[in-house]
Amino acid sequence: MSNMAYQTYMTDELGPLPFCPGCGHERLLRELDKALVELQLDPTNVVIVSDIGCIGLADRYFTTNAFHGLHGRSLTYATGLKLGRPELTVIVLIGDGGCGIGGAHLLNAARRNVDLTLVVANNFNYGMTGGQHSVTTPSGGRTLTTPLGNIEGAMDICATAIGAGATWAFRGIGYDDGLAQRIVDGIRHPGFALLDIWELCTAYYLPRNDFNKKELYNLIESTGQEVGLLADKERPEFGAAYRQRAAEIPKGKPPIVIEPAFAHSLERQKGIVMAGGAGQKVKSAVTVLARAGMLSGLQATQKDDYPITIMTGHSLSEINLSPDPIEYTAIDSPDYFLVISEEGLKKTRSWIKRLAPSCRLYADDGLELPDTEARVTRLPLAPAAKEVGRLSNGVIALAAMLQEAAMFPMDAFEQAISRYQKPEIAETNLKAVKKGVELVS
Ligand SMILES: Cc1ncc(C[n+]2csc(CCOP(=O)(O)OP(=O)(O)O)c2C)c(N)n1
Ligand code: SF4
Ligand SMILES: [Mg+2]
Repeated sequence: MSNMAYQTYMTDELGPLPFCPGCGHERLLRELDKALVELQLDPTNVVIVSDIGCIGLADRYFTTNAFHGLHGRSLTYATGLKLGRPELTVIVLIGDGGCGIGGAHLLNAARRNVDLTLVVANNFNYGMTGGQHSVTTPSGGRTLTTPLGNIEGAMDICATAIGAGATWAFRGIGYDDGLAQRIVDGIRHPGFALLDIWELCTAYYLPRNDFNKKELYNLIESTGQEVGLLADKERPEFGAAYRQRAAEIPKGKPPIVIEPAFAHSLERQKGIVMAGGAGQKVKSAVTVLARAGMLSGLQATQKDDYPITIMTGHSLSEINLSPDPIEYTAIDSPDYFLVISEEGLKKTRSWIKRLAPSCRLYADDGLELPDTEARVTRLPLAPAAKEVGRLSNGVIALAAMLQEAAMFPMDAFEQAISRYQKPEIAETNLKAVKKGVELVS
């Protein structure tokens, strides 16, 4: 031992371990320490992840890194850590309580085969909160909440995890001589490794039940669960497979960089809403407006709303244009409101009723608008779009609005169309701009 760089990974700086006399957690942690000494890992590359419960108090007593979080969630933090920093050795300590509360995380970590080692300190009850029963309380076990004996069956943690795909699983008792070596094996396994270690809560489980540590094996047998190494298989480790797959993804298109080329006249942020129907190109028309704004040196945000279904129902886009950075993206009181179809009107009818007198509302002249204080301009959008090209209602309406609002030159709108839209679409939309201008001139 003396030629080993690390003779222990535990510290007594915080005093003795904080457990009740005889608590099984102490013995389990000493075995974990022995396993780490055997592995001689750099403690800065080891993370012990824990959650709530007496076992969760353990992480501070190790000289490794630690991550302590919400009850039952330790596997989720551990998964993130391991995926973000694959070079780390990540060991999860969890109680039987946490294991039940975070049961879905156990299934998913096993299913994914993330390279983690999960040590379950299984003392058949919630020690920290006074000994309530947990998912592993054996049938007949007496606890604070099952004083007449548990009528549920104990969950077989190993079988459950193996069923979900765990590649390595071991069950034993905390007093086994070879436990440290088993923990070493689990840590060395290149995938998800689970150790379900049965031990004693001397404060609550032991006094309520007539048995001792020598009988832990009998207890396991009475539940019909197996002991020893129960799975040792190979399957691609999730992180490695993920990184390999990610490396194969072709590099995406470079981001569009928009350099201002026009001047704008805005002194404050303006909110514009366009309401139409699904499949009417509402979103793409508004995106072109946003890009035209950016070409004119403005900041822009866009928010789209549409139902989960496709090609049916409304399509609503909200856009902010501002000379300054946009801190608030919701549009409480729109400056411009454009309604280009029946579906858009249906969706925004109650909003239209509340519009302020300062709002300019552009609406297809075939629509029956509700009473509103907004200043209404009617546009013959349907016949205009018939003339120019299908699905051009949105661009026609925006061009009409821009012509009157004069936020920036119409050239910027035209440039955004020809630069960022497919040529055949751009051709129609450039005609739509002319049409929109014509409608309000
Ligand atoms: C989400 C959540 N539910 C319940 C609790 C309350 N709580 C604190 S400790 C604990 C029991 C811990 O039992 P276990 O995980 O078996 O650890 P032990 O104390 O037995 O080591 C519970 C239920 C909590 N902290 N968070
Ligand atoms: S309550 Fe039970 S689990 Fe908690 S420290 Fe005491 S003996 Fe251990
Ligand atoms: Mg417990």
